[in-house]
Amino acid sequence: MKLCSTLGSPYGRIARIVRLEKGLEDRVSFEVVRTRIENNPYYDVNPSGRVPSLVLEDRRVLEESTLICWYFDNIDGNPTLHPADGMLGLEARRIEAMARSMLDGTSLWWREYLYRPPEIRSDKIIKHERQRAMRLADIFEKEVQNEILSGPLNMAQITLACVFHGREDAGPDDFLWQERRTYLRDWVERIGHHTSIQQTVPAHA
Ligand SMILES: N[C@@H](CCC(=O)N[C@@H](CS)C(=O)NCC(=O)O)C(=O)O
Repeated sequence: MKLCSTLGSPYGRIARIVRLEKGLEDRVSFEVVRTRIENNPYYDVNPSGRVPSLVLEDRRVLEESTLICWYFDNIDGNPTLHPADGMLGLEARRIEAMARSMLDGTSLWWREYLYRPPEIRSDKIIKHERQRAMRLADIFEKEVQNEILSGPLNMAQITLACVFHGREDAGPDDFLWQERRTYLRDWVERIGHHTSIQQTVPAHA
């Protein structure tokens, strides 16, 4: 099997972390691909052009980091990173959904900087996403003290790590989430001790 991603995508990073956590390096190779270019050979692999994608042995292609992570975690019949089925898993799913919501917002905000020259950036989008991110950072300042985010590694933690960890110098310089959020700052530092988090620090564009 082959996992495809850029080295900068936070969604690709989530899948890369799970690949490492599940010890799948021998079974799943990793290929760095490019996105957002004309005549991209990657479009023959995944017509949506998005990363991450996973090419299965039977040549089917999975996209969406959530699906790929679910597959990686279940491949050995012993899922350790995903919550239990049914209502028992609600809390973990709630936190993961909120982390993903923040990631979707910061990704949109980042793209204004990465792909648009200053004269055509949307102040409206930037302001909206900055405010959303700061509201959610306030929530995570509290949530990191709770069980789901302080217990054994899980999908909620991996997703949240990809929002904050290793992106300090990569994004807009007004993403000042560290200020006055000491629990969150410590949590991000702690999650950074995992080898899988260290080995997947995003390459800056
Ligand atoms: N919901 C998707 C999001 C994937 C996504 O937006 N990936 C971006 C990189 S961060 C991408 O591939 N962009 C290239 C493009 O839109 O053509 C997931 O979780 O996998």
